Amino acid sequence: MSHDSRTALRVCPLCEATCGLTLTIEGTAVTGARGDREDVFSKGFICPKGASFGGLDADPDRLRTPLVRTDGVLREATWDEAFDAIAARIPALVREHGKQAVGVFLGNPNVHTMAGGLYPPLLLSTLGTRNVFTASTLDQMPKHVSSGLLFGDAHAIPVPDLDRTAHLLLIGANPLESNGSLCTAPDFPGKLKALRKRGGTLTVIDPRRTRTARLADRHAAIRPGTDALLLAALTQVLVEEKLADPGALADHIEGYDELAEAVADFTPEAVAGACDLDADTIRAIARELAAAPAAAVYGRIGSCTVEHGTLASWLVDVLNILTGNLDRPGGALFPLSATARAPRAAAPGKGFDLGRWSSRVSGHPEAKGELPVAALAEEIETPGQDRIRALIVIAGNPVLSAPDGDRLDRALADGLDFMVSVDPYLNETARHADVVLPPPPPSRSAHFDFAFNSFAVRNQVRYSRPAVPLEEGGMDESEILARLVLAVGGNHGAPPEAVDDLIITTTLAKAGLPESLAGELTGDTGAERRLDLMLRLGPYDLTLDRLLAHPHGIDLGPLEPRVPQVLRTRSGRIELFPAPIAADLPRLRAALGARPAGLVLVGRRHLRSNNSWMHNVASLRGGSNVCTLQIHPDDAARIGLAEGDTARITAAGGEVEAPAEITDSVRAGVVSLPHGWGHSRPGTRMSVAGSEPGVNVNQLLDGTLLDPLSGTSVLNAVPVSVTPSAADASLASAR
Ligand SMILES: Nc1nc2c(c(=O)[nH]1)N[C@H]1C(S)=C(S)[C@@H](COP(=O)(O)OP(=O)(O)OC[C@H]3O[C@@H](n4cnc5c(=O)[nH]c(N)nc54)[C@H](O)[C@@H]3O)O[C@H]1N2
Ligand SMILES: Nc1nc2c(c(=O)[nH]1)N[C@H]1C(S)=C(S)[C@@H](COP(=O)(O)OP(=O)(O)OC[C@H]3O[C@@H](n4cnc5c(=O)[nH]c(N)nc54)[C@H](O)[C@@H]3O)O[C@H]1N2
Ligand code: SF4
Ligand SMILES: [Mo]
Repeated sequence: MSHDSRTALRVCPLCEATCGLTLTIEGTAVTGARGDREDVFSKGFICPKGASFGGLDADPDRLRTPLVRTDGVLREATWDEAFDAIAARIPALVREHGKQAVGVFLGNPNVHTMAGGLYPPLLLSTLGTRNVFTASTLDQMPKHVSSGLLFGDAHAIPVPDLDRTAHLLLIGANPLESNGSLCTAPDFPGKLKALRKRGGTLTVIDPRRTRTARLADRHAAIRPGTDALLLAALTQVLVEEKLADPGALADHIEGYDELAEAVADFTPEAVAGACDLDADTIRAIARELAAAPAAAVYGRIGSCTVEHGTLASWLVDVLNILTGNLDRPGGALFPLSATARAPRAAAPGKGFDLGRWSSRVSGHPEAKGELPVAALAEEIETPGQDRIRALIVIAGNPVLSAPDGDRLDRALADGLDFMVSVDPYLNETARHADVVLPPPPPSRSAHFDFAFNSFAVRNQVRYSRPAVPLEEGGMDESEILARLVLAVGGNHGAPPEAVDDLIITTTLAKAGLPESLAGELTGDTGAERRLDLMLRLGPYDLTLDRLLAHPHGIDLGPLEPRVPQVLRTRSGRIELFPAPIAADLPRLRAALGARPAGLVLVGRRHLRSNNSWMHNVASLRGGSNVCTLQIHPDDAARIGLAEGDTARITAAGGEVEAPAEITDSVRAGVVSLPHGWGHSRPGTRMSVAGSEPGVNVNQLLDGTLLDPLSGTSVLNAVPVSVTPSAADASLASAR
């Protein structure tokens, strides 16, 4: 450390674990990052991505000024020119073609930025469009739907009490690579090891023997896509063997008898063939779950982005409920974040409705106000009233993250009159934009976890101010999004603080509080004043000033029971067997007999990756972080693939080629390709990523396969065929 270096604290925004980092800063450059040992939550944990904070922050390919397209070419421009262009086009398109003409795609990092937590709701209400798409329909929407139906609140998602549980049944998640999801837990790996050390047990259900599976007491290599069948059978065993005992929840549930009847035919014997697990194993898993003093069932990507994603997500919580583990310490509980509204008395709520409107072209029902991303391309391409003519993408890259990127790529190129991208990179999607608005790097942004505090395994709160001031000509993302709201809403040129003031005034009015309270709020920016207000209205005795006085965060204690206050169903109870679920069960029953031959594709994540946007950081590349097709030795031998041969993978949406990596860590009948690769399109500005681009796995999907209740794309358990590539095959015959 040189004499002019200093340190600054910053919560890491790079995954859901939200570790506290201590950054070393020389001048304005972040030259080091280590775990903050005094952080109340992460206690010094860090992973290779957090350690690469400096490299990511200083990536020379990051855009530093807005880009505006003139004469067909994206050129550097001033912020005024960029917002002038937006104000000149979007309101006019809305006047001419109506509100639906503007579509919005919100990508994953919106849940990792302060701006993404504060401004998109206002952007959507200002636009008034129903053409709203987010990464949720490539991810956790099934969980929102199941929570909406069970608890009446799509955001009431129980998280496993990792620190206190005695038994974890983990389904389709690999926290040793992902560091956890919908379960914010710095050092998830350490928590799993601690579970085993204190005598608890870990069961992992995954078609791959992942690093997480290798840590488990029991690993069941299920046939992909059949978890809902397995979970239904576990439920059946609990019912059949009279092991179901919801404990303290008994007075707060309804629909048990209907549920019991509905799962009666999903016996372990009936599902065993489809799941490729034996009935005894299934019974054993159910009995262990029921017998554990405290247990939690937790399902993630592999249980969500599949054909029966909502049913599987629902059954995860049904199991938590029937074993008495929902809402009890050591089980699965509802966190209470510092910016949640203070709990109200238990009472019936408005419930949760699905399909209040539908997509124009294919009639997909909305879920949580969103339409399936898989329908975005057709909504741009298909002529008619309410066609999407302008698109605003914030922190997203659907050309790589969603099915059939080639089709979406063409739609963006040919079908739009105007496109805006808010992104630090000129990525595969942003290259089509007419205006690109780049936010500053994380060191120059404030950070607060609006989203992840409500999925955290311990209640706590932390806030970091920017570690480094904005660069000359840079604009904070909160200001970018506030100005965007003004520009699309016909208020171009109004001061961006007006947006925050409006929200503060309306929030106070809704809470029945005097407007004068606005004058008491502290904070240097509109975003900080809004944070202060949310903390004051929240369930703890907090203000921004108090938070600033605790730079390592404030611990708010372990998770506590919250039923019935948390329930918002019309009955005021947990509705165990909601009608939309009942209506979807026959589809699951039909899968009982199905046992398609042929290979199926699943995804995977690597510790040094993050979706589509970290392949540009050299220190995070290489080693095992590569875009290979993992295939079991038996399958490889049958197909005639040797290690390193180029495999051709074909499916409904297209074909891609990738080097074969022969490994028995995938079960026979299953192949695995990671997502987020395929950086070979021209016109992007990601030079490192482009040097070894990999292929886009989502080109194999045509977008027609969805979990119908949530509109979530089927990204796992996709039927594929694999052959040696033509070039390699002719080589082999010549040998
Ligand atoms: N086959 C397959 N496909 C998948 C998945 C899978 O498992 N398998 N996973 C899915 C999942 S879970 C998700 S969440 C999606 C993600 O899909 P997307 O959200 O579409 O994609 P990301 O790759 O996360 O890209 C995010 C973009 O945000 C930008 N960004 C980074 N930081 C900031 C910031 O501070 N501000 C702004 N404005 N932008 C920023 C990045 O540069 C990048 O361009 O992918 C999905 N796609
Ligand atoms: N390093 C890294 N960390 C990340 C990300 C990243 O890209 N890289 N992305 C972040 C995001 S956006 C998210 S949403 C989270 C996701 O976090 P996780 O859900 O933990 O993500 P994955 O590592 O994809 O784990 C999914 C597992 O499901 C398995 N699987 C596939 N199909 C099936 C199936 O049908 N049944 C079962 N039982 N298992 C199946 C896969 O083999 C895989 O091991 O990770 C976040 N963290
Ligand atoms: S685990 Fe996630 S939050 Fe923690 S340092 Fe790594 S990327 Fe950052
Ligand atoms: Mo995700």
